[in-house]
Amino acid sequence: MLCSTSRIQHPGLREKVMTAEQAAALIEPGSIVGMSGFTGAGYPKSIPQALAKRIEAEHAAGHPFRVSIWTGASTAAELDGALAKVDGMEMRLPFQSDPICREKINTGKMHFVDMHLSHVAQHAWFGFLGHLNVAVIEVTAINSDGSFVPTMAVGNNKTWLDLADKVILEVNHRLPLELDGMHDIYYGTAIPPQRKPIALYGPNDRIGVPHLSCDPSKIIAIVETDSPDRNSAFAAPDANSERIAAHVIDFLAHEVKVGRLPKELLPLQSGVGNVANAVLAGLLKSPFENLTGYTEVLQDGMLELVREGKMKSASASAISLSHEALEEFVQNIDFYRERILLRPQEISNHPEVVRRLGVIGMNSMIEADIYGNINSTHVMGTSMMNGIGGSGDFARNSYLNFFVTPSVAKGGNVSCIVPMCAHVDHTEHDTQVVVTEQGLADLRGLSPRQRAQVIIDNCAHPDYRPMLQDYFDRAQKSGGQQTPHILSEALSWHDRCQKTGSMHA
Ligand code: 0RQ
Repeated sequence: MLCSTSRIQHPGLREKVMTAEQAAALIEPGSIVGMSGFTGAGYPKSIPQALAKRIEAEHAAGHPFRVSIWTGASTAAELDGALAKVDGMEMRLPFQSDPICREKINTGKMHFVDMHLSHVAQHAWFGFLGHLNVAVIEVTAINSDGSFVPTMAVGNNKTWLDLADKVILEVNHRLPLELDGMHDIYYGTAIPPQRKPIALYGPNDRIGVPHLSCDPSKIIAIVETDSPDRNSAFAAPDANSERIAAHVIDFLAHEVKVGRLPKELLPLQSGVGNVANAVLAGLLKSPFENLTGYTEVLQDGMLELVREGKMKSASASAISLSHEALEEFVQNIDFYRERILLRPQEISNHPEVVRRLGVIGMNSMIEADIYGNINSTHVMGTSMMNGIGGSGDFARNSYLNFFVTPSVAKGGNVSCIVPMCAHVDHTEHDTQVVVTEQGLADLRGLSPRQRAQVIIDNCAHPDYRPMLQDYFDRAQKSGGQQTPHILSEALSWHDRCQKTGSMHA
């Protein structure tokens, strides 16, 4: 039985408790709704589902009803899945990973604006995205002064609470109250020309306050829930992920040896997915000590580094764990609160801070081309996978960046090293190190033609290496020689794959 007095300490706000259906009824058709949620953590659990039911009923009665949804990053089936299933979303930004949502985007049934995660809050403040009507934010508790204890994810919550006309809160009784104190909410951002430097000089620095807040008169509803976050499982690292991890770690050790990195490295950022997790698992067995993390999402691998004392502190915008890792986290939350900080994503991903700290960025990709352009988002150049997320924030501004992928996908029918990327998220100007299980290509200081040879030699799968070499050799015989291409052939691998199911000639 949920007890509103225990988690809602503000007496005036306790009076606003209602059901999810009643709260969803307060959202108008056509609204822009800013919801909490970042990589499967901290998203509202009941209102999006109640809203989806209402939308379904309105559609059945012949009434059009769609909303636009902004979040921090990806959410889960209860939000993206539920609203996409009933064709309830007109537009979605900035990142998603839900299969139904992805299908609706890729069949043209909804719009998706794929944005750098650090840009979202500021673009909302600039007025570039439209007017935010409602914020629906999950919180852990409401304090007696009306401020809120944030959840496992901070994301864009501060900005949505500031900008929205109306606010609806979900108080989730499942969340440990001991999360209180783990957050650092920075209220010092402004828009140009009023901007000031962000005085964050170390990954663990506190520059804000522990709680979120908003004008209480904007709060129109509070719904109590008791539901877990998405908590997706991680596969144990496979042989390819382990090889990729070993290449990255050898390279980092080499950089320490030649004096380009300190022995405790620089703050680590790690992207989502199993390969990223394998790199962190590899670091656990590595000789590095006193590591730090400055990342957007903290997953099992980084939590383990903290637990084992390999990483002394970690800063993120969200904690997204498997079920087992979450249980351990909750049991030892006092230990983790000393070492882990959660921040708004405009700070976790801030170009100024990432560059100042000298972050080492490690992100997965869909494909790289021989010149080092990276596609992180579009399968065969046209279908959205998840979005660019924070990969661009880190790649462009990091001290050192790695893009990692197995050299082939789809049982070997797809080469992840191609003559030309069918979509580019990170350009050759940003990419520093490309890694597959075959090996590592250090592109720093190389010209495009030098890069191509290193990527073909070190990263391509042997099944595709001769084809890539042949393409590169012929490209060097005609046309401009800064970045040699045969334009009529550059995307022929993707074309062939779409027609035959394989990139093999
Ligand atoms: O498809 O699931 O149907 O089998 O892509 O690939 O190898 O399981 O890798 O889970 O690490 O995801 C880039 C998508 C990699 C992710 C991407 C298919 C492959 C499989 C997944 P199936 P893997 P991962 C921090 C940073 C962008 C955002 C980012 C991502 C599926 O890492 O979204 O970095 N990154 N954010 O079969 C066709 C290819 C393919 C391919 C892989 N070349 N062609 N399909 N696949 N390569 C987090 C945030 O920003 C919040």
